[in-house]
Amino acid sequence: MTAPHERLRARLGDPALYLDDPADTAPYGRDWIGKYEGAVPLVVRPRSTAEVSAVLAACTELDVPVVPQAGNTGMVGGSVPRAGEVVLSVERMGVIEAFDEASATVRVQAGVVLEALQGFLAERGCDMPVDLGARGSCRIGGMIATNAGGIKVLRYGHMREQVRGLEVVLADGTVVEGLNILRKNNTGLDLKQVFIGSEGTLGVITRAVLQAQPAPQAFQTALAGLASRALLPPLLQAARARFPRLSSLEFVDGATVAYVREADPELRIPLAGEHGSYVVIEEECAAGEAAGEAFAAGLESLLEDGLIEDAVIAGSEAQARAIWRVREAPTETVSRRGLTHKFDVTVPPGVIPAFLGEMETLADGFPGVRAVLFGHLGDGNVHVNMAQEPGLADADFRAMEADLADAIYGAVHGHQGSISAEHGIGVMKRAYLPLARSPEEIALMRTLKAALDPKGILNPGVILGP
Ligand code: FAD
Ligand code: 2HG
Ligand code: ZN
Repeated sequence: MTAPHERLRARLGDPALYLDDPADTAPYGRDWIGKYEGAVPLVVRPRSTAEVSAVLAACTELDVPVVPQAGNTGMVGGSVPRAGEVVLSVERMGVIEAFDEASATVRVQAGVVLEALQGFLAERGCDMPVDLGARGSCRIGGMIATNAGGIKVLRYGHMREQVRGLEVVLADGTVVEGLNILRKNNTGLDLKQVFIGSEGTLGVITRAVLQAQPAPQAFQTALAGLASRALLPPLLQAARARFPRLSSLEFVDGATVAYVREADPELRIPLAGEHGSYVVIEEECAAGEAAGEAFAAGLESLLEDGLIEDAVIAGSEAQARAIWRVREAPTETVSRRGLTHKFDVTVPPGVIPAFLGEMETLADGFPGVRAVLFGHLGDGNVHVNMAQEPGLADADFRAMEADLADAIYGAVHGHQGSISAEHGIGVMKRAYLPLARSPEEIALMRTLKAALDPKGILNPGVILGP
């Protein structure tokens, strides 16, 4: 611990506010993928906005850089220290404070875990329209700070679309309370937008008002097999037309399903045979048989048109979960088997088949690397995991990252895509920001950063680089 850290600890006073034993602080320094890791001198765990404010005011005064952290499931290295920064964790700010029935808005602290919020809303006949595989760990503050996407973006949008109001603490400790619940509030700059997706670089999100949606009466969930990935774009087009309340359309490449099966023989694929590509189709619908029949008829028409070669419809919640396992398993499999370089990109949906082929060819040029390909078809969002195979040394695998990134982002750029679909920039993609943003946009981001955090204590190096 350096002298400024010791001064900060002394200023905090109350030992209940921080952790300083390396055995306790170490887990906060390692990200979910196990790719980013840094020393953690101190973890500060405030319980209220006032405590966040006091901590940040002290950090600014003492020149102590801070990494805000929520659930630590981020995938671009922005949630863990890189150069001995203090971690400010909002994990103890887990209160769901209020639910306003008339507007169906919910006010939460930043440390609320997504799954807890989903459960709270379900008891009130509502639903949180952003959902993702990390639901049991990710927290609202982190989801807003990364503008998280997930499996329902095609129907409800990203996190940004759900946020009605925000409370943020600036680097100097100023509390900016904007806990608006109104849908219409056209009164000058919409300041919350500056902080949504700012990845902890402009302020610490402490509370938010989120728009809930009425819970669907029922869901129809299917797993379908396609003969070839070339059919993904026409399938997307047809699914939009045939399932009017389509809420998820996700894909897993056939070779990726085979890879996951090989790594995890326990995984049950609820569809016979092998297919070139797999899609999960989910539609929100009314309760009752008619909705089920309409969904089945939609799938039948996809079969007749040769877009899919087989499909299974979940007949129970357990079966729906088994279908979703097929889509969510690759993330866990690559992490269990070794390291992975994750490239979360968007390309226009029409070029997805060509892009997937390019990724396979690219991986072939890197011995010991496997292309694991899946994503959110409905959004053109491909998760390219370049995964380490057994036998390739960690150092050699890590050394490949820049070459892989140059090739992948080059291909994405060539297809007029985006280098980050939903995970953000973090430290992983900061060198590539100029591929996505103009010099004037980046300059404006720097101006905002300098205005809101003049000493640069908040998540230094994230998004904009040093
Ligand atoms: P953290 O990882 O703790 O932090 C993420 C970033 O936000 C960091 O830069 C951090 O400094 C900043 N931050 C955290 N809290 C605050 C705060 N209170 N104020 C200001 N800044 C803050 N992401 C998707 O978009 N879609 C997916 O489908 C998806 N699926 C996933 C599945 C799995 C299994 C896993 C492990 C991750 C997945 N993710 C997905 C990535 C990740 O879960 C999301 O980015 C999530 O929003 C991060 O939330 P978190 O609470 O874990 O944030
Ligand atoms: C998903 O959609 C997540 O499953 C994780 O965004 C993506 O593991 C990944 O690369
Ligand atoms: Zn995703």
